[in-house]
Amino acid sequence: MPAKHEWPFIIVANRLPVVRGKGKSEGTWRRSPGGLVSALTPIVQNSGGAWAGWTGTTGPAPDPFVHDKITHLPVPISRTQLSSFYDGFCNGTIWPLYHGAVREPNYHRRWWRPYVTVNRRFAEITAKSAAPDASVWVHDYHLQLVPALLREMRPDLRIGFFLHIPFPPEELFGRLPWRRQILEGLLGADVVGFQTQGDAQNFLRMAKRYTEARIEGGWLHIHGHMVDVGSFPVSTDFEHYNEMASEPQVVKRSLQLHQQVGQGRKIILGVDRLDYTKGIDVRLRAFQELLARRPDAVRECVFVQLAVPSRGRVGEYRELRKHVEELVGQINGEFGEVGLTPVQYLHRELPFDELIALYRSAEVMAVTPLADGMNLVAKEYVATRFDDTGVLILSEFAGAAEELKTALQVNPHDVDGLAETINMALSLPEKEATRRMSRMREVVSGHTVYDWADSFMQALSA
Ligand code: ADQ
Repeated sequence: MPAKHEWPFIIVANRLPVVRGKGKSEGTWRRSPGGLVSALTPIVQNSGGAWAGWTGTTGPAPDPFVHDKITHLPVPISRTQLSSFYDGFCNGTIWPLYHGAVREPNYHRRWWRPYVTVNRRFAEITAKSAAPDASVWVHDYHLQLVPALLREMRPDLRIGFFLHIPFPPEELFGRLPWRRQILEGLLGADVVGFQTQGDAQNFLRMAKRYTEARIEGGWLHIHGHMVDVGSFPVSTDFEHYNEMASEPQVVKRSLQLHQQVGQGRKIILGVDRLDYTKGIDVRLRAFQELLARRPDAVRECVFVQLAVPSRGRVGEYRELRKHVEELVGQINGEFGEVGLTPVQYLHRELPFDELIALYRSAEVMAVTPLADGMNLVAKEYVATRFDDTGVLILSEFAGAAEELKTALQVNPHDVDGLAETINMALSLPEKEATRRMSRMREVVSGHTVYDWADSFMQALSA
C-alpha cells in the first residue's frame, strides 16, 4: 500500500487508464488507447501523481501498483454495484437525461443509493492518498458527488471537476429526483468545467435555482467558498493524427481500402460507439432516402458504418444493435446489386492505424449524434486531412459544432435534410471543400487535447 497522504496530484475517473492484457500478456497492464489518456498521462507523470479508478473487473480490487511511472489506485466495484451504479444510475438515468432524454431516463431509488456508496468509496480512497494541499481532478458523470464528499473529508485540497457529456437545460434537469444532491456534489469543486458555454450556463441556472449558490463578481459562491464555472472544450492530439495519416503504411492501406470497399465509388463514413445518442439509425434512414430518390447513387457511393460495441449488458443497447443491423440488411436487400453493397457495416473495435486509414479513405464523414458533449471523431477526421480534402457533415447538437463552423451542419433528426446534405457533400466543388476543411484544421490544430488539459490545470491552480 502507498504511504497515506502522499500524492500531490490525483486524477479520479470511473476507469483507470490501463487495461489488463489478454492471452500471452495475461497478468500485465497496458495503457488504454485514446487521446484523453495520452493527454492526462504526462500531467500525472510530471507531477509525480496518481490515478484512482476502477480496473474493469468486479470484485476485490488489486493493491495499488505502478505502471508507466503512474501510481494506480484501484477502486473496487462489486457485481451488484456494476448493475445498479454503472448500468443503472449512470447509464440508465444520467446518460439519457443529460443527452436530452432521447431515451426515457429511469428513476429508481435502488440505483441512487449505490451511486452514493460508490461515489463515497472513490472519495475515501482519494482523501487517504492525497498529500496536504494536493490538487485533484475528478472526471465525468459517474462521480458527480465526489467533489463535495472530498471537500468534507479534506478541506485543504484543490478540487476540479470536468463533465464530458452535455449538461441539460432546466426542463430536463429539473425532473431528476436527486437534482439538489447532484448540484451540491458538483459545487464541492473549486472549478467545474463543461464542454460548451451552453452547458456551463445550464449548470449556473440550475445551481441558482435549486441550491443556496449565488453569483457575485462573476463567481459562484456557496457555503463560504467560490466556484469557477466555465467551458473547456475537449480536443484531440492533432499532431499525432496528422502525422500518422501520412505514414507510408497508412497511405497504402487507405488506398487499398478505397479500392476494395469503394470500387471506384466515394466512401461516406460513420464511426461511433453503438449508442442511441449517436444517431446511427437516423443516418442510415437518410442514406436509404437518398437511394430511394436516386437509385443510381449506389454506383457513386458506399456507406461504411463502423460501430464499436458498447454497454451490451443493457437491454436498450442490445435492441439498438438489432435495429441498426436490420436497417443495414433492409437497405442492402432493397438497393444492392450483385457485387455492389450500399452499406458496409462493422461491429467491432479497430486498431488505431486501421481507423486512421479509414478516415483517410473517406471522402465524406458523417457525424450526426442527436446529442453529444463534444464528439472527438469529428475532430480526429479533420486532423487526418493533411491535404485539406474531405467533407465533414456535423450535427448541430454535437459540442464540436460550436467550433467547427465550416462543417456542413445538419439537424440529425431531419431524415430529408440529412439525405439532401449527404447528396450535397458528394458533389461539393473541390475548392469549396478545401476552404471549409482548411478552416476546420486551423481550429483543431489551434486547440488540441494538450491545450484543453493545460487550460483546465491553469484554472485549477489559479
Ligand atoms: P464518446 O461518447 O465515447 O465520449 P467520442 O468523443 O466520439 O465519443 O469518442 C470516441 C472515441 O472512440 C474516439 O476517440 C474514437 O477514435 C474512438 N473510436 C471510435 N470508433 C472506434 C473503433 N472502431 N475502433 C477504435 N477506436 C474507435 C465522451 C462524450 C463525447 C466527448 C468525449 C471526450 O460522449 O461527447 O467528446 O467523451 O470528452
